[in-house]
Parts: sequence; structure tokens; C-alpha cells
Amino acid sequence: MDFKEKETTYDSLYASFEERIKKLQKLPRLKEDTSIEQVIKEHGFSRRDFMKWASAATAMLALPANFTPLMAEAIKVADRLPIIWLHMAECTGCTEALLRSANPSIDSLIFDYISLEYQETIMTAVGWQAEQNLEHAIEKYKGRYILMVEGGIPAGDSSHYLTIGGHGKHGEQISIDASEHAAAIFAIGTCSSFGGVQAAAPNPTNAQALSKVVDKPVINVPGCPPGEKNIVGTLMHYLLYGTLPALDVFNRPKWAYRLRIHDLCERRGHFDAGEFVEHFGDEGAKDGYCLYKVGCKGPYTFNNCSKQKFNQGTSWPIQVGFGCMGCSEPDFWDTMGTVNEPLRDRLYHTAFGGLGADATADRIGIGLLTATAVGIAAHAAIAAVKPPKK
Ligand code: FSX
Ligand code: SF4
Ligand code: F3S
Repeated sequence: MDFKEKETTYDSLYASFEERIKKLQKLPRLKEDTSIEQVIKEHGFSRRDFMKWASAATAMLALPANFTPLMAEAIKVADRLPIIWLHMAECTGCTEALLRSANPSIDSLIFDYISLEYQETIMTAVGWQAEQNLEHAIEKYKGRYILMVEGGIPAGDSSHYLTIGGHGKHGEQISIDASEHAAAIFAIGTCSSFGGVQAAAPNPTNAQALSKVVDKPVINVPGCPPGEKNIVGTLMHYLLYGTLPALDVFNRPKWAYRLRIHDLCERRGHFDAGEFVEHFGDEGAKDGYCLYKVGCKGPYTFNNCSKQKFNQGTSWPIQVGFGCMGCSEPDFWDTMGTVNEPLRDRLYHTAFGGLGADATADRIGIGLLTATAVGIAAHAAIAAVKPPKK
């Protein structure tokens, strides 16, 4: 696409976002008289901080900087979209990652502002009343609500392993019922996206991904837990576009999961230079060397952790000196091997059909790794293969 074509595309995109925001503005607000500006002000953020957030969110969704005011407008209408958030089999880490921070970020405050019509962790209702609230929310917002589901789902003959509420309804049925009238469905976290820890072999409860249980398109936002920005970004994308984002082969939004951890890693220079941590706490560890030999699965894992980070953007696993475990990949508990050991030549199935790491930039690393007898044969195979066109 040449520059002129690109400009025209952005112009029409801008116009369609404006249209969409206007349409959403006409919908009734679902919460009392509060604005996102008020919410963030109460937590000590300024207008400047808000615009900085809008600008970062714009860049995150790969939109040009002049879309920033639109992003700021879009978040204001987020209180028009009802959200139903279900918990299945999981640790509640996804919710905790987003909501329970001591110093909330603007991203987590957005979840104060949006209309969470049902969220078991933060609502006061219990038992029969909680069940009723869910049914009412589904009925009242039929065809309008966004369904977010956290957790793997024991399914089929094993669905009784997850019973919820006064009537002991199975999680599988709750998910099916809630998905039926949802306007969009997001699987939040690796458990909901791919089954997660409870689906690890031998998967005694037959835990499944949400997409295996419901009969509608599901956008996967994996990570154990996913970064708050990937959750909020998925919501913002839906607010602006009103459609599904471009997805990879595992139905992950490409804007967030397009690149490998290894592609964006701050230790990548050390990998290429053959400088590795040999043991935790050694001199290489103190110098911030590459963590491949102590088990980093960054070359096989697609996520944007190094850019978006965790804990209000302060850090991420590799920054604190621990390798990536591959937590945003399907079945990573089973397929990524021992946490503190490299995969070496074990073939691993990533989004690129079993050949995950980089085709060109790894060559230097491969030579050095071979010389240092790490034996990363998978990389050698990778170097000869191009990722399939999607
Ligand atoms: Fe936990 Fe969410 Fe991991 Fe799963 O996160 S952080 S086990 S992805 O479903 O609560
Ligand atoms: Fe970073 Fe891990 Fe790649 Fe090393 S192997 S450069 S620590 S992602
Ligand atoms: Fe998970 Fe690896 Fe990021 S373990 S949090 S995908 S660095």
C-alpha cells in the first residue's frame, strides 16, 4: 500500500470511528452521573495523564497519533456497553491482575467506570441472588452485552466438576447460555482461551477452552494472567471498530500477539552475542544476560509483555530475571517442558506451524548456541521456513 492509499484508508477509518462513537453516545448511560475524567481525578490522575493514556492506547492498537482524541472520546462511551464477566475454573489471577492493584493504573480504573453488570469477584450478591442477577443482566441486555469469561470449563461428561450457584448449574451450561445473546465474546486469560492449568495432562476434569464449549466466535486474550493493557485494548478495539480484530491462528488479536517475546526482548542483544545466564545468581545473571539456558521460552511465545509490562507498567518476567514460561501459548504447561530448562531441539508447535523462533535474526544466536553446545536444533529448522501467510 502506498502512502496516499494509506492516508485514504486512515481517513475513512477515522470517519467510521467517529460514526461509531456518535452511535454509542446515543445509547443510555448505564451508570450514575460519573465520567471517566472524574474517576481518574479522584485517584490523583490529571487530564495530561489521561491524554497520555489515550496516546499510548492509540499506539498500542497501531493507529496513527492523530487518532488520540478519538481514543479519549471512545473511552468516555465505554459506560454504554454492559459487560458480563464469568468465572470458571481458574485462580482469579486475571481479575486480580486488573482490579486489585494498590496503586491502580488508568487501565484498571476503566474497569471501575465501565458497566460490569455481573462480576463475581467484586459484586456483593451471593447464592440465589447472584444467579438471578446474571439471568436479569442477560435478559435486559440481550444482544448488547460483551461477555468476558475467565477460566477453563469442565465439559461434557465431566461438566459436573464445575457447579456454580444455588442451583448448582454447570459452568459449561452457564457459558453456553451467556454466550447465546452476547454481542462479542472475549476469553480472558489462558485458561479460558486454551484450557490452562486445569487442562494440563491428564486433564482430570476435561477442562476446555471457551471456544470449544460455545458455538460463537471467541476472541482469545491469553496470558496467565494477561496484561491489563491487552484486556483493556481488546475492549477499546471493540468500542472503536465494533467488529472482531484481526486474529492469529489461535484467535489472538494480532495487535497484541503478533510478535514473539524474543523479538521484543531487552536481553535479545545478549542472545545474539551468545551471552547466557548459566545458573541463577551467576555473573551473567547480574549482568542481565539472556535467560535461554535457564529455561526462557521467549522464542516460542507470542505476546507483548516487554512493551506493555505488568504492575502499572513497572516490570515483566524477563526484566526481573526469570525466563518466559510461555504462558500465552496453548497447552504451555505440557508442551514447554521444564520451567528452568531450555526446550533445545524439542519441536514445539507455535502459531507458525511448529517453527516458532525468528527466521533470520536467530542465525547469529544459533551459531553461538551450537558452539556453546546448547543444541537449539529447532532454531536451525526454523531458519529455513517462512511463516505461513494469514
Ligand atoms: Fe489464573 Fe485467570 Fe492463569 Fe487462568 O488467569 S492467572 S490460572 S490464565 O484464568 O485466574
Ligand atoms: Fe529474551 Fe528469552 Fe529471547 Fe533470551 S531467549 S533474548 S531472555 S526472550
Ligand atoms: Fe507469560 Fe512469558 Fe509474558 S511467561 S507473562 S508470556 S513473558
